[in-house]
Amino acid sequence: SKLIPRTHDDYIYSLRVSAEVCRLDHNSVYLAALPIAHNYPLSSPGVLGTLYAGGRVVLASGGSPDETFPLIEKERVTITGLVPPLALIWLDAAPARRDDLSSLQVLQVGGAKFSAEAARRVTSVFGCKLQQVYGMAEGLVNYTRLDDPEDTIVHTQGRPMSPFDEIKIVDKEGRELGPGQTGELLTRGPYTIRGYYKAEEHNAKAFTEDGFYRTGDLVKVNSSGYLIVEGRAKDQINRGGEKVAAEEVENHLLAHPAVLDAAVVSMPDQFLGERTCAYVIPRGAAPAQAELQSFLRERGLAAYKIPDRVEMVEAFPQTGVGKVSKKELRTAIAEKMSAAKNIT
Ligand code: DBH
Repeated sequence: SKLIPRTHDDYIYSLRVSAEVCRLDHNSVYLAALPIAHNYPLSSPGVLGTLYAGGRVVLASGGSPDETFPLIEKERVTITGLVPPLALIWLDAAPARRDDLSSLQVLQVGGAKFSAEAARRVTSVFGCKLQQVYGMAEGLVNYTRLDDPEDTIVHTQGRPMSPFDEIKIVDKEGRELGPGQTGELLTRGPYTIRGYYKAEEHNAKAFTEDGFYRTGDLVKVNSSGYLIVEGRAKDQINRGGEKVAAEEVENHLLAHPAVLDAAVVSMPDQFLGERTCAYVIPRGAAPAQAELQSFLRERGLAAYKIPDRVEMVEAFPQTGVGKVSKKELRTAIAEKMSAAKNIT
């Protein structure tokens, strides 16, 4: 593991600018639905940004609608931040409940890519603005702005919060790419680290010579300077040489009415090296694997991108802050397949 040496100064700067971008003031009430030791609910603008702006913070003991919806009503919460899996649960729960969520002005979603399919539903379900947040504990935080056009809010992960943030998109050889071209995001700026703590060897790879941090995220920039995250450099299935971007398949799966959430991972395969496994949380009755596969075909997804296997589950394993743990999903499917092989 690597330590991220942030300073009080860079946090204060990040809080101040985040609170400005989110228009927080003494009337703001932030609900901490995520664990507050994580950079996002802590500082984007999160608990600290809200207190900095003179607002009030409400701590929930968990993120579920049972826990949080009554708190939003009782405390007149104005802003909260969720990760995509939790946002999907909220979107699903809200229409069937009677809590008064009318105080909510801004629902932030960040931490992993939020599908446009789901993003589009936020305003109609909650009657508030959606704000996409794309940040990292190493520093850089991007926000969609509250007055951005709906198309920008739904389809992008925002732009850097500070005019002093520098970003570059580069190809594998480090050549800078232009708008619309996908490559790795590099960044340098007033609250982004210049190196991990006492990790010289790692830093030589993780930073460029002129101090840009290599995020490992695959991103493109649109003509207005907004970022569109295409995935992690590693969030790909290599199916016999054909690269399948997990994100793309997940987006198509999410468009199916019986799919509440989807996470696509690789599973080992003796012929292709890897094949594609889609973990799906069904909404109501589980759709058949064949039904999902033909749905994806009808949407025009190339044959090699159609998941080879679909696993229905009630929930995904999570990382500490509640992102989907793809690492655990990959381990689970690999173990399941090797157990099956030992039986036959
Ligand atoms: O994913 C993250 O690490 C993250 C997301 C949104 C983050 O650190 C942040 C905002 O500050």
